[in-house]
Amino acid sequence: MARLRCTWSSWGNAVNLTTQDALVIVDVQNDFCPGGSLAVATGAEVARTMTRVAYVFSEQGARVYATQDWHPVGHSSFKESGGPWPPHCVQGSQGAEFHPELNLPDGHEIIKKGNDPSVDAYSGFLDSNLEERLNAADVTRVFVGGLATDYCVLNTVLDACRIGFETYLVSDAIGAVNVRSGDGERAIEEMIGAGAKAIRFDDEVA
Ligand code: VGL
Ligand code: ZN
Repeated sequence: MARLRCTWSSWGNAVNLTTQDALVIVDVQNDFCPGGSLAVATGAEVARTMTRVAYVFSEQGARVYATQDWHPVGHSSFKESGGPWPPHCVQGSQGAEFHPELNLPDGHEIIKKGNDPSVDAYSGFLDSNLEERLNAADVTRVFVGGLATDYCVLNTVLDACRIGFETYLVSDAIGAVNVRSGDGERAIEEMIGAGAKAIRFDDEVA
């Protein structure tokens, strides 16, 4: 059992990763990064940090999943259809591709969501088979980071907690849209309130 050196927000400690652990990288896609239609300012940094985290997981035998927001043209969440968002992550478009600085280790699995035109699947567990895949792999602990803190990361973490996974937020590999200022901070509080544990990936010792 190898050690992932992390700094826990609540107490200094380290995580021992096992094959029952999974990293869920949420929506690190071009449209959520600078230059994209729904950009998070720190998106490229999140991509770089997540790449390092993903390789640590893979080297220790833990699993790596990456979700991809994957909307049909004219999706109900788009402004043109009465939704809140500019068109983003349209299936097959450049904006829907993973950010070029997100490099994923061999064996990673991709989870597409948001394909149903009428459902805004913020959670990686909605409109996908992520829960089945995690159960089939005997996963008990789920580590979540990516974009955006206040939407898809929030809802993925809340679902992971509700399903009963021991859930960790990789808090230095997330970024918020912040439609209202403070949304990201409030989302972090909500996740911790739901039972998620916030950790930081410490690149100086990892
Ligand atoms: C997201 C808004 C719309 C996200 C996805 O990935 O957080 N946000 N679709
Ligand atoms: Zn979306």
